[in-house]
Amino acid sequence: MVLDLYTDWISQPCRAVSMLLMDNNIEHQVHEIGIMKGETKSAAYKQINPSGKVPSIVDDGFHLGESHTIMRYLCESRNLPDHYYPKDLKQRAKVDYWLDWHHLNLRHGSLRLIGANVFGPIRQFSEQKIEELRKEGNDVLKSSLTFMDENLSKNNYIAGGNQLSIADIALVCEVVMLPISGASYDDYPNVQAWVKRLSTEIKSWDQANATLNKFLASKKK
Ligand SMILES: N[C@@H](CCC(=O)N[C@@H](CS)C(=O)NCC(=O)O)C(=O)O
Repeated sequence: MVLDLYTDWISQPCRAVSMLLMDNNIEHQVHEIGIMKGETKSAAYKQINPSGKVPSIVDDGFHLGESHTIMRYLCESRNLPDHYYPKDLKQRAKVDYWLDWHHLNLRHGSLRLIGANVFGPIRQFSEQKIEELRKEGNDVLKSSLTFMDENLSKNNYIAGGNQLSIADIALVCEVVMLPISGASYDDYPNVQAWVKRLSTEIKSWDQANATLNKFLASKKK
């Protein structure tokens, strides 16, 4: 049975799951769920994923959300090449470390800035709320990108090793989203080099990022 993917192409975790699926030729059916249209909160979608978030998959009747969990599940269930999620316990722990770190650091900062600069004006947040979100977002992003940059000065891939892992995929999808809220990673040369490296190594890079790139180009006009 073909795996079903529920996704919105603009979303960071959705693009990460798509990259893993596409680069490994895992047959799947894409169901687009528009976040801005409120489709993640529809009763029909909540039957698929009760948390009302994308991405989620249905694999032969098995429902699963959370991008990191989905990627781990795909690595194991499809026996993907070891570098994505190594069998070696210590190497695997390093990948898990960066996946866990992601949510309360890089993604936390990124979401605060998206809240302040993208949703704030649309949803008419108070000036005070926007300022608080912006300050926290900028502070957390600065410390997160500094930490990543230091690590990437010693390693080509975020969890070490000689090839990319699912931690690289999760984090890079967040980093390339930063310009959407006016943030950038221009001051972090090792992060920049890593993004460039991954953009050539992830075969589905252009396809997975097409909607985001179109949106970013339209903002520049
Ligand atoms: N921790 C989750 C985060 C999922 C998430 O926050 N998805 C956002 C899009 S990036 C979403 O579905 N937002 C829609 C909503 O909250 O209604 C994951 O990694 O999959």
